[in-house]
Amino acid sequence: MTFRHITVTRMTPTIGATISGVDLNAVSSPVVYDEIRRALWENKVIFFRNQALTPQAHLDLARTFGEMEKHEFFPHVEGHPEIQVIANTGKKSPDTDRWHADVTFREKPTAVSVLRAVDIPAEGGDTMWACMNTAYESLDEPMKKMLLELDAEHDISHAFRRMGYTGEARRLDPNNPPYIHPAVINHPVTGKLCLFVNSIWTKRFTNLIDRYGENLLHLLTEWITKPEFQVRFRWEKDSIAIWDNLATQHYAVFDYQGQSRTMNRVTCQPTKVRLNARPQASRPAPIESFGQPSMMSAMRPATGGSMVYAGTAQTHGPSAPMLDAARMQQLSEPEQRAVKAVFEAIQSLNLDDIVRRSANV
Ligand SMILES: O=C(O)CCC(=O)C(=O)O
Ligand SMILES: [Fe+2]
Repeated sequence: MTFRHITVTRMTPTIGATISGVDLNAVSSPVVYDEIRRALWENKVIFFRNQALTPQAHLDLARTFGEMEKHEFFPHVEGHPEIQVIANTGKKSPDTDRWHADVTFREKPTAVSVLRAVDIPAEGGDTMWACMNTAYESLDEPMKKMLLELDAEHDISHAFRRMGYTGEARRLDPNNPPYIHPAVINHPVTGKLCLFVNSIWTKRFTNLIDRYGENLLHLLTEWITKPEFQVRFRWEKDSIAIWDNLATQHYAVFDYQGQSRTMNRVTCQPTKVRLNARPQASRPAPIESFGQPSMMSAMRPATGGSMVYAGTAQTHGPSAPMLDAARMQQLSEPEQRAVKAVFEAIQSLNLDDIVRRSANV
């Protein structure tokens, strides 16, 4: 489909396009935003040059992608809590110089980010993006099939501890439980399958033995760095990048030691990610197999943590921490019903009565 209000020039066959022919401070009609949105879904990251956006225009542009968010740790522009300031003095790595998608540790990760260059180094400080749809589709069929069955835990505290920010991790712990997302998701707009594990926030696969899981995670975080999946953007002051955070990962190149770099960012549309095409994880078990270890393993030991499964309804009430939601998810529906029934039955047992009866036997 063609564009009537903007000019879209693709940068690679896979990802990235520059948009020209529009002044983002003076958008005359919602149709312009419609076309910008379409250009984003088609190209996964889009770039504009020479757009000295007012805070209002930055917010208007972001709002076209949905509800705006606030962030756990970035400061914001005075008077505009949604405009985050991402600044680096060039003394140490910004920690975004590794491949990642943003805030996948949340139950509902950001769908779209709008980033503006405020102050950039004379040289360096580029940002790279990689297409997670192409990264997934370029894998071998058996690998693609296996990944459709996997879930992964994403955890901000774990990531912060790994980066050496132990105090910060402790502060974040109480309000930031790990979340589990499918390892491959359907993009909420295009439906395309996108790889959804990254090297900052993804901690482990919940349904693989850790030893294999670690290796697989390493393999995938390595795989997505293939140049064929990427585009690299050279910033100028007032360049804008809009990226689809569910279909891409990005890497902020830190090669500007000793120079400062400041960006303004608005992130939008918290989205529960899903995989619709998931093959049935396990077939309905024959009735005799009820009570086998696979089913019982969905019950946590009483000391179990408070894992939350982002993709399904939660089990509420006092029994919730006792059921391992991730393992429950691997069971067929009849198995899940049976586990819940057994669990409720156990809870209603009168232990005193059992002790009395057994004493009389
Ligand atoms: O500074 C950049 O270019 C991108 C930093 C980043 O990772 C982000 O804004 O999410
Ligand atoms: Fe990021």
